[in-house]
Amino acid sequence: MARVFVYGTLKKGQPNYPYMINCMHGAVRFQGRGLTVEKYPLVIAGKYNIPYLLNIPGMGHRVTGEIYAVDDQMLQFLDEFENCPDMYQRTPMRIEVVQWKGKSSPPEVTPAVNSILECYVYSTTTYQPEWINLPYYDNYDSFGKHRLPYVLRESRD
Ligand code: PCA
Repeated sequence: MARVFVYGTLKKGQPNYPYMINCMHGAVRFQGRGLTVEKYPLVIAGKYNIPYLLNIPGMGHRVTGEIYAVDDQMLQFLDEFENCPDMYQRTPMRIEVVQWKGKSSPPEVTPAVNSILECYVYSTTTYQPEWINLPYYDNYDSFGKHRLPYVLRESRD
């Protein structure tokens, strides 16, 4: 199993969450909530209002998200879904545990709150330079007051 940290449309309550919990794509287990150890610019860009974590450590904010354990099949699905490596690259990053669920795991393998885990994150180095000038967020919400709701794939022209 691999660990993935999602910060965008794949989080609970966000537009692509149904893809995350569709068991056709492989095995997924929610493990907890986390926060990037480093700061990164999280922007909403392009005409479809897509969230991107720009891979520029030290700029922007520490970003919140959710930690999932996924099997190889799900990891492959997510790579295709996120157009990796063209649009995003799946990059290992240090994530601080904010809250842990993992009820099924014994206490000795349960990471303590504030401990640091390495997780894959769909971040990008292949962004357009002007995106650096967009507002930076610390907690993505498609339905937030920025009024830049994510445009679902099936609604794009
Ligand atoms: N999906 C991935 C990357 C950005 C997005 O919308 C995620 O939620 O982490």
